Amino acid sequence: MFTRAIVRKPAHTYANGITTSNLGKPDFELVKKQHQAYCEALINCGLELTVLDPDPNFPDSCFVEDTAVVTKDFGIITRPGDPRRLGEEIEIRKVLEPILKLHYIEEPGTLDGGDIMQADKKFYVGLSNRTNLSGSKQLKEILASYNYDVYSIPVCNILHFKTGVNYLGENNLILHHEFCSKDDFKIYNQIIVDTNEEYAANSLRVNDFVLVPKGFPKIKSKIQELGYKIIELEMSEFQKMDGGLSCLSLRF
Ligand code: CIR
Repeated sequence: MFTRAIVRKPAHTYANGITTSNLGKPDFELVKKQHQAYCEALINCGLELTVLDPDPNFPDSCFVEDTAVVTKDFGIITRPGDPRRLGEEIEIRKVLEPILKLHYIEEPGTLDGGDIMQADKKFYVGLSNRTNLSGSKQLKEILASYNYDVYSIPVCNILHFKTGVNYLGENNLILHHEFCSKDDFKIYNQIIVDTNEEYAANSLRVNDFVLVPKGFPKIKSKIQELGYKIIELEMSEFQKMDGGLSCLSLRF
């Protein structure tokens, strides 16, 4: 069970962030509304939220997931892999320092939290354009010291590992239909996301609910059939900046 989450409000510079989506410019009023609805959903899942003020110097800083890897017992402050986002982690470090035992990814390592997925006592580390070998090796050493099994997986054709794969719990794994290394996930009950619904591969289990982006009916009913309660959230303005449901919070 998660009890807490950290989120950061989007800054007015949000539209200047990094994107490959070609979905157009985000509407800032809608961004704020969608972010507010996301925060309310987390509260409805039983979480106590720490809401950080916007930081206009970092247009992507509402995507807090990339700045840390957190569990109930410890946190790892990352070194974001795109130089335009390097520095976002400083504020998150200040917030987490009084709460958790912290470790740090150090140069030349780079690592984005979006590349790290926990599945019970296992962690998967995506090697992507953002997370390099040194970052992954450092993370593995830290996690191994807490007795987690850690697996590295190459990430192809998508931004982050969790853009394409997410663990729901109960051995259920949502998987992008083109994910290049399906064999690595043989032990799981694989819920394959269909063509045209790829964005919903980033659905997010939070306690008794699964948060699913609005507009993806096939994956929604597959998740419902497994017995999960669903909260659907409008995510259009985050999708425009390559962000998904998991990216908007750090949960622990
Ligand atoms: C970026 O490219 O870094 C942001 N525009 C989106 C980050 C999304 N984060 C995530 O998937 N964990």
